[in-house]
Amino acid sequence: SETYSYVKRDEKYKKLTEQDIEHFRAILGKKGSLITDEVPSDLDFYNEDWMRKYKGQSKLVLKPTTTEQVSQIIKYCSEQNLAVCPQGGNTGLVGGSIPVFDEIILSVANLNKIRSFDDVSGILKCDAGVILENADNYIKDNGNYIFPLDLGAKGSCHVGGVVATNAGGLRLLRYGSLHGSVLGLEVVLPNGEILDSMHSLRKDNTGYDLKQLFIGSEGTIGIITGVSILCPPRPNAFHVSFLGVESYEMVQKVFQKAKNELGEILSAFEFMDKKSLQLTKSHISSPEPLEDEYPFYVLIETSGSNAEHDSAKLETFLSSAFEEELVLDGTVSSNESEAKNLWSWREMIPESSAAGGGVYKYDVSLPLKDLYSLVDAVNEKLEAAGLSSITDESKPVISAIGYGHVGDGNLHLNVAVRTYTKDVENCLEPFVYEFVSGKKGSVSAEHGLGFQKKNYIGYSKSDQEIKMIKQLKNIYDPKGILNPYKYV
Ligand code: FAD
Ligand code: 2HG
Ligand code: ZN
Repeated sequence: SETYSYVKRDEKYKKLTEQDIEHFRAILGKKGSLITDEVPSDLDFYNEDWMRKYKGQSKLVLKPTTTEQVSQIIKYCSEQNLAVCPQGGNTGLVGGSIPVFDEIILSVANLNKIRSFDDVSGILKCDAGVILENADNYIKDNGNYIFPLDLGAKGSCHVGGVVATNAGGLRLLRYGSLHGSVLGLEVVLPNGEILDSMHSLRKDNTGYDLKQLFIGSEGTIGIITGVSILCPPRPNAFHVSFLGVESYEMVQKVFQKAKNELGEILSAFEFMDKKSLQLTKSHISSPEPLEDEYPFYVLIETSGSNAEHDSAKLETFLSSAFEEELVLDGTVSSNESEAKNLWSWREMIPESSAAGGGVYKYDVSLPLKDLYSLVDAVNEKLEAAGLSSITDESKPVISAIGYGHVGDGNLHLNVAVRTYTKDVENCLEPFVYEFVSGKKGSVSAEHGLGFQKKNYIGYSKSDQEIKMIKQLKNIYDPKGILNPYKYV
């Protein structure tokens, strides 16, 4: 396809044979854990990404049920020079979870058991293929705990997948990054060896912290098969408020005030611009949060142990924000379903922005004061090039929108398009990456590099850092069988 015109299949990788398939069948035994191209459409889900932007050509999906099976498969692939694409819930947004050519897809979806949960320490041990929402429900029902990460894809993405991408999500502000909460991992290395590092210690300074290397490694140096993670107690009270704000300047002021005045109960601070809300409006039918339109919106979540205390604190904060004219309008949830509705206006943006035909997604870290300037710069550039119009259907671009995790300095720039064209792509890239690099930001705040950003790592990492990344890849995967053609 056009997307792949600049990469070529590496002939060092063997092409799959009938004998290979027979070998895998013997390892897996069970019916249904191996999908071939006998019925080609059976492979579609695994070959295509969530955005339907990237498409691989794999002819084989393997779905082992045990770590031992993963190990045997990878050992064989290593011996035979067969390339492998590890896959979790396939909700990744950078084309990392699907093959580029004919790599074998190793899906961990059938490694889906909770191994143990300690309701005193809050430590969960589970298989990598457990769906995030299932893990969260399990620890809720077995001790009233919460998974220290939440994101819009929770109903499909895996615990192993979020670790492999080091996903950030909606509550990083409260619970921090997975680099802090993951206590241990079980990983099948590219030669088939099983690294059992499923520790459950909060403190362990015996040498290098090896698990960290795999958090955010995007399937390039090992297949995560088990995760040990520390989960915090589930707050009893959640409140969500949705506010209309005049400018991005004001968004920052509200953030500063929220940190100071809501303090320990602040658990999320998200923002979106007017166009984000407008696109979402045409895509979902939930009741609209506010009557009028505003240039920017802020979603604030508080969570704590005492509903009365939290609600009084939030009310005081909001009335003073109105008095100081930082906020123009607002609403607060009074029950769980209202809170869910308000969250849906934020969580549905990633899907809504693609609904008009397609979307170019950029996920960047920038200094807070510059966070929104990228969206303005991109809109100006697209308009100057005559490529963008909300109403004129002959233009490829609908609009560039901005939203994201203000609390973490992470902007999501989504360029909603009617159709993908080279003109639009050339207008956006490398412009966006140069802009971010010029402000010392990161071109990949949370989604990873995958295939989309394979050529752009240099905008955020030095030559020396890239050299060390390559050295590590060569130590662990000298044959390069894991997730080739991606960022390493
Ligand atoms: P996949 O998409 O299957 O894989 C992602 C990468 O990890 C690939 O490179 C794959 O090879 C590798 N991988 C997967 N499983 C394993 C494994 N067991 N071992 C080794 N490698 C593996 N991300 C955020 O950070 N914050 C958000 O708020 C957020 N919201 C999202 C909302 C929506 C609606 C969607 C669709 C995505 C969102 N994402 C977000 C993107 C995010 O990267 C994924 O949702 C999640 O982290 C990927 O998990 P997955 O199981 O689907 O992995
Ligand atoms: C979110 O925060 C996700 O909603 C997805 O990280 C962002 O689709 C995007 O660009
Ligand atoms: Zn995000």
